[in-house]
Amino acid sequence: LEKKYKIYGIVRRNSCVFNYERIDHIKDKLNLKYGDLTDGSSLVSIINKIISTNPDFEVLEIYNLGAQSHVQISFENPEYTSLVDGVGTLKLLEAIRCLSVENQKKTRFYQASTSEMYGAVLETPQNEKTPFNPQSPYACAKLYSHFLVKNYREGYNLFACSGVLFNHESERRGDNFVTKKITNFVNAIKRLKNDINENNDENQELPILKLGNLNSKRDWGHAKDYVYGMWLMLQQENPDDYVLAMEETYSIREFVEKAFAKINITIEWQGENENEVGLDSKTKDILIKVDKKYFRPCEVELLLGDSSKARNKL
Ligand code: F7E
Repeated sequence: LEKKYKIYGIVRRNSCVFNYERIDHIKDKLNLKYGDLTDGSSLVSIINKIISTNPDFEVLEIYNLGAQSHVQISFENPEYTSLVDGVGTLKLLEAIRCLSVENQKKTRFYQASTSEMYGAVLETPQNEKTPFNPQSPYACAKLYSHFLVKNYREGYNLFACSGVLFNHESERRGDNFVTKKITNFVNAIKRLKNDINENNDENQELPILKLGNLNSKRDWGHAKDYVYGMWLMLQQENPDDYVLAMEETYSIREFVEKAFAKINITIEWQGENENEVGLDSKTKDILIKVDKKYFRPCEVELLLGDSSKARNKL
C-alpha cells in the first residue's frame, strides 16, 4: 500500500466468521476475492479479472504466500497440505503460463519457499546450494513447489522466483507457532502477577506453558524485513532464488529465557526430556512443562542461514 500498488487478495470462505482479523485495519484498501489454492478455476478467473479491469497495467506481481504453514499439523493433514502447498503452486504457475505472451511478460511470480526444505541439515550454514533433506509433509510439498518454480522459469521463461526464507515472526504470527505461544504466555503471566499484587491474592494459581522440543534451534527474523526482501526479488532484471536469513541461531530454550527476562523472571530448568520443567528461580513456581504432544515425528533440529547472495545482489 505504501508503494501505491493496487492490491488484490484471495480469501477462503469460512463458515460463520469472517477471518479478516489480521487485515482488518487495511481491508477497505484491498480488493478481496473469494478463491482457493486448491481451486484452479478460481485462480484463473481472478487473474483474468485483474487483467481485464486493469488493461493498461505495467506489472502484475503475484506473491504466493498461501499455505497450510504449520509443520506439525502437516503430519495430521498431509494430503490437504500437499494439495495447497504443492499442487496449489502448480495451479498458479499454470494460470500464468496460459496468459497471452504479452501479459505473461508483464507478470512476476514470487514463491514462498522455506528453510524447512533443508530439514535434517546436510550442511551448516544453509545457502542456495545446500542440498535439501525435508522432514515433514509440509517441507516435501514446499520442495515440490520450489522445483516447479525453477522448472517453469527455465522451461517457459516465466519471471518466477523462490525466496528460501528462514523463520520470520511478528505480532501477527499465529498463536500456535512457538514464538507467539511463548510471548502470549509471558504477557498473560505479567497481567496475572499484576492482578495478584493489586488484590493481595496469593492463592491464585499460575497457568503452565506446555512446550515440545526446547533444544531445536531457529534462525528468526522479523517478517517486515522479509517482505521487503520478497519485493526486492521481483524488482531485479532477472528471476532467481534467494535465501533470506538473519545468520544467527537460537534454541527455543533461549527464546523462553529471553522472553521471561523481559518481565524480570529468571527461568531455572529441572529434569530431562519429557520430564523437564521450567521454574521461576525466585518463587519456585512451575511455569513451563515439556509435553510430548508437541514433539514432531521428525524434528528439524538446527537451522542457520547464509544469506550472502541476497545481501550482495539485492
Ligand atoms: O516451531 C519447536 C518446534 O511451529 C519452531 C513456519 O512458519 O517456520 C515455521 O516453521 C520450533 C520447532 O515453526 C513447541 O518443534 C517447541 O522446532 O514456531 P514453529 P517452524 O516449524 O520452524 C518455517 C520457516 C516455515 O516455513 C513454517 O511455515 O519450535 N517447538 N515447542 C514448538 N513449536 C510449536 N509450534 N509449539 C510448541 O509448543
